[in-house]
This record gives sequence, C-alpha cells and structure tokens, in this order.
Amino acid sequence: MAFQELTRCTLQEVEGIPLLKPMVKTWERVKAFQAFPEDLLIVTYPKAGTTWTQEIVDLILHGGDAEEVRRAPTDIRMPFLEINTAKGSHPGISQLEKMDPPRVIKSHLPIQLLPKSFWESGSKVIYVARNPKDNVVSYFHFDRMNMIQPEPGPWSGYLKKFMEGQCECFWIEYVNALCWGSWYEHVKGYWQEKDKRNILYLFFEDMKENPAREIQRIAKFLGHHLSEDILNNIVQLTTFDAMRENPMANYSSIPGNIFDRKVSDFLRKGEVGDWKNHLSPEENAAFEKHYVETMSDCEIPFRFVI
Ligand code: PPS
Repeated sequence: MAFQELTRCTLQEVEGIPLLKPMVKTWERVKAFQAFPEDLLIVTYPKAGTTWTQEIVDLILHGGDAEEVRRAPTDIRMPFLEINTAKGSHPGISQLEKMDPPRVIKSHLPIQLLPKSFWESGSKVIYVARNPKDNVVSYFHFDRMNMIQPEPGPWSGYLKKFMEGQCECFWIEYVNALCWGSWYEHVKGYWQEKDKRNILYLFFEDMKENPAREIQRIAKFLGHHLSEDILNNIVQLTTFDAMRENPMANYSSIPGNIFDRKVSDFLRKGEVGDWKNHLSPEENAAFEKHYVETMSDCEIPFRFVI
C-alpha cells in the first residue's frame, strides 16, 4: 500500500458494535463464514494476548517444531477473520475462504457477532481475557502506533472511552467508543457462555504466572499430549523476549507506515501491572468504582497484579 493512501480509519456500527469502516464492507461475508468442526477460533478483546496464544497453539499443533512455526508471519498462518483495513488490502475473510480446514482463526468479535457456524459446527474456541487496566494501556499504545486504527487522542480521554464507550452517531461517523466495543460486555459475553459451549476461557495473568500450566491446559483442550521436553521448548519459544526477537511472531512484516515502531512496539512490555505507570491515583479510584459497579452482575476473577 502506498504511503499517501494510508489514513486512520473511522468507526461504523454493526449491530451496535463499532468496527473499522472498511470492515463493514466485508461484514456480510464474515457473517456468512462457514466454520468446520476441526477449525479453532482464538478470540479476545484487542490486546489481551491473542498473538501469544496463537504462537502457543501453532507450536502445540506442530509438536513444538520451531522451524515449522516459522513458515510465515502470524497473520498469514492464522488469519484474522473480520479484518479489512483499506482499499487494496487483503481482508482476512478472503484468506480464510481460500484455506481448507483445519484452520486456526483469530477474531476480536464480541460473542453476539461471531458467525453462527462456529457454534453450529462445534468448533473449539479459546478466549483470552486480560485485566482491564493493563488491557486499556496496551490498547492505547497500539492505537498510537497502528496508523489504521482511529486516532487515540490523549490518555485521559482514551481511558474514559474505554470505560464508558458509547456508540453515538455524529453525522455518519461513530465516535466516543473503541473499535470492537465495550471490554466489559466482551469479557462477560464469553464468560457467561463458556460452560454451555466449547470455550476454553484463559487469563493473560495466569499465562504470565505459570506459562507451562496454561500451555498444558491449551494442549489438553486441543486433545494433544505434550512431553516434558516439548512443553519446556514451547515455554521457551513463547516467552516475551523470544517472540519479540522472532520475525514470524513480532509483526515486523507489517510495513512501518502502518505499524509505526518509532511510536511503540507491537510486543511492547508484556507485563502484568504496567497500568501503575499510566493511571493516576484519581483515575485509578474512578476506574475501580466504575469497575465494581459494571462487573457486579458477573464476577470474573481478574487479577491486576500477580
Ligand atoms: S492484538 O493486536 O489484539 O492481536 O494484540 P494481542 O496479541 O492480543 O496483545 C498484545 C499484547 O500482548 C503482549 N504479548 C505478550 N506478553 C507476554 N508474553 C508474550 N509472549 C507476549 N506476546 C505478546 C504484547 O506485548 C502486548 O501487550 P503490551 O502490554 O502492550 O506489551
């Protein structure tokens, strides 16, 4: 894509959820996507640990074979279902339509927007959730560096949008919300369905605390047995530092005019508790109050420190 064609997207609503405007153009194809029982969906709110989980899953499926997993960048190996960023770009749905199952598919769609075929076919679904304070910090830095995402504006306003995001229509553009909508509704939606459907619900903080344990849980869910050696190998290959150095896992294949690495890296810090460097005491108090109220109907055991 030529530099001059690149502009930050605006948001447009689909069934009450703000999405990047170009994504709306391919929405009908996404909605009609045919999933198969052997497909696997990795779904998250943006910046909750998608890429990390994708790398773990690909390694499990290939018996810990690092070379095999380096066959292509993450977004080619495991396409992003709903992504469509601009004229001339290659939408995720076009990649997926050309692939045969079993496919590993990435999505950030809230549960009510997922194509019905995932549930009808009984595909396995891995959901990864991250505590909202670290999640919003990570999303803020991503929106600063990703020249396709809407302009994040100053931190205080961004935090407000994360907490109270509303899909309000000013003329034809939707503002005051973040792409993919409310974090609160997203994490609750999958939590409430996890025992009724084929969903493994994971937490970023658990993965940081004990990656071997969480990798074993994923392997079991996928019906794979990992020897001690392979497990240890996967733990090593999927540390923050290893992935940051791996050109097939660190999104360095995305041109610098799209991911501006002078602003922030895609693999930025990978920590639990970085929110302490961003939320002022006043912001933290307001966030806590709002969090308790908003999550009172659905207790999910988020941890803000480990
Ligand atoms: S995206 O764009 O939504 O797909 O981003 P996503 O991959 O979900 O989230 C990116 C954040 O995950 C961190 N990350 C990791 N942390 C620890 N260990 C490993 N291996 C790892 N891989 C990715 C990444 O650094 C982003 O978080 P922040 O806090 O911004 O660093």
